[in-house]
Amino acid sequence: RLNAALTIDDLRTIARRRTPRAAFDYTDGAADAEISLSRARQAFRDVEFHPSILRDVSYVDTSTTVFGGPSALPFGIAPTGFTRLMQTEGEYAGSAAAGAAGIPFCLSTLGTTSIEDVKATNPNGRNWFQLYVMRDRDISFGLVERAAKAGFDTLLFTVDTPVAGARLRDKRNGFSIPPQLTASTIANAIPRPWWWWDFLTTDKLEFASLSSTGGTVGELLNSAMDPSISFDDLDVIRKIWPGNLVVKGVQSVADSARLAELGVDGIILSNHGGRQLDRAPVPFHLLPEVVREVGSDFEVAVDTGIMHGADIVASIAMGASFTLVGRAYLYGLMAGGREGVDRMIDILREEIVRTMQLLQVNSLAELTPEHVTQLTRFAPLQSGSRALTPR
Ligand code: HOC
Repeated sequence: RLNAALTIDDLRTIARRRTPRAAFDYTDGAADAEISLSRARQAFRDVEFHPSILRDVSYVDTSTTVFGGPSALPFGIAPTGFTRLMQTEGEYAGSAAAGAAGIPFCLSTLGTTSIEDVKATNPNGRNWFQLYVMRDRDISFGLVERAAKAGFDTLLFTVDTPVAGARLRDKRNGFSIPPQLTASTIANAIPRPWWWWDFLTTDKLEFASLSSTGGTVGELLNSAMDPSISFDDLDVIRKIWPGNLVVKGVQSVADSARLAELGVDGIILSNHGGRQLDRAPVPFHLLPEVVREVGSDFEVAVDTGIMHGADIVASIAMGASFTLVGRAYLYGLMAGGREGVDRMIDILREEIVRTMQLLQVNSLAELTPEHVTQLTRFAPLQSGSRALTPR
């Protein structure tokens, strides 16, 4: 059925038809006027590729190494919150599909499946855990210890969420957890009976991290998150986490350099899919200067706005070691559960392979900045984007 979906955008269209508006908009939307998200997508559309000619590309190798382990493709599944509210298979589908494809799966602190259940679903694959340091440090650091015990190999510590971004779609839709039946949700539910059937008959969603649920998503997040988190928390995490430690949500050259000096295992340039600070820098634009500053031995991954395999190829060419896809995964999930996530991976894989063949490279290592120009900019960043955290 889903083979008719040829692009991630096609999966999005199916997802929108099948999912209640509040849940779809939570995924599809971003903060405030959604400028960060639209700029990130525009930056990828503005890529101009420069292919070589007459090279034998009958075989291309899409595999890579990321944070000390293998990945069959240069992307992994990003951490996403409240996933089984989008589609009840949630992290079970995501982690099983990632394992089958040989790519990493990252479970969110705000995920809806336990650490142990993800491990049981994807026992031989690479499982990563994403950490929000919340007001209740016992809950946050307890999750870190459980992830270590379950054999998760990489921790992504998210640093762009001292408070929730202004998710205006959620406010307008009255998106709450658990979902409330109101006149408008009932009207919206009538054409989507299967979603509601699944939701009402599924096992209870597991919110490992939240001591209470109830209220709008914004209220819930703001009551759980701690705006006072600081570099001191990074020190604590380093002591209790034995695996790779990666900082996610880095948005400046100076902070990238500081983290490289502190000896973390890598960073993810990300503005949280445009869901936090609107008008934040486009992560893809930060790549050249960050990579120049930190050197090629330090791993710099990127996310935000990836909707096509060519976006991934362009990111690798500009020096990213890896990429993460969040919305693309959720569009697949909402379109068709496990089958939809498999289809999302297939679409991106085919696009990556074809783009590499048409660029006439045989491996990811052959991709260089010379393969890419950007029609709008890759000019040196202005002083603002070197903004500092140091304190
Ligand atoms: C204040 C915390 O990743 C999302 C999730 C959760 C964000 C937490 C914000 O919706 O982007």
